[in-house]
Amino acid sequence: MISDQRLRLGIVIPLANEELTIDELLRRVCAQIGPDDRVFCVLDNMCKDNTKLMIQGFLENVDNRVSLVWAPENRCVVDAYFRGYREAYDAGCAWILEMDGGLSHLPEEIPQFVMGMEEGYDYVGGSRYLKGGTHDSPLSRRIISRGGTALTRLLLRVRLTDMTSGFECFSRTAMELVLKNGVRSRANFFQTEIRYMMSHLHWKEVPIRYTNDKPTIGRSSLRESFRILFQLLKERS
Ligand SMILES: Nc1nc2c(ncn2[C@@H]2O[C@H](COP(=O)(O)OP(=O)(O)O)[C@@H](O)[C@H]2O)c(=O)[nH]1
Ligand SMILES: [Mg+2]
Repeated sequence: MISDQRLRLGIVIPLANEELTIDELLRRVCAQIGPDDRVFCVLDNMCKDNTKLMIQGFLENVDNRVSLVWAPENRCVVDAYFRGYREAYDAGCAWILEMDGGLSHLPEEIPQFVMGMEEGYDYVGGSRYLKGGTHDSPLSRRIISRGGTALTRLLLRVRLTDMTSGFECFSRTAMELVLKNGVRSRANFFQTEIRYMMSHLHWKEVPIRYTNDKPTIGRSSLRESFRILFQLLKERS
């Protein structure tokens, strides 16, 4: 149901099996946000540990700006992100920010996205490749991210410096476009599809410091990325 509440920032965090860091994440996120801001934690059957219980405890005992969105119908992580976007949009949030739930993104960097929104941008994207940004992850991931960005910049003629990051903030107008168009990818490449969409709006990037020690992206996900990239290229010309 659409709310008439005047909310400012809605933070969307998909979560699966993050019990080791969820408490720290929520504390650090809550320290960065205001009274009219909300945090939407989206969980589904991928979560096998105590993350859900811990979020429940946090929102009941520590901070009620956090909410738990239980979405067992999700088929993949992309569904979880879109469910979060929809929740934040329908709750009436003026700005919608998405971030990783495993501390790959630093909650302390949230204010620079808010500043970008206050400056009137439709979209503020975190970039690991701007001056001040860093990317600390296994070599294969860095190659895929750099290579994916270089290829999409070349083929789709976009100017964003990071086409694969998931730390980003949308105005309602930008989010309406994302929700209306949707994405084709069921895996990592959906971030690139979204950034390509956003490259047609009034956008800016801000430097982020990213860490991830998870292994590389799967082959089927890479194949899907190439397939969709070439579809987008065909549609463009
Ligand atoms: N709800 C939900 N969250 C997920 C799922 N898969 C991953 N996540 C969460 O989505 C975020 C990004 O996933 P992650 O595995 O870190 O992806 P990576 O950034 O590609 O390494 C993290 O907060 C995960 O806990 C899923 O199937 N459902
Ligand atoms: Mg992660």
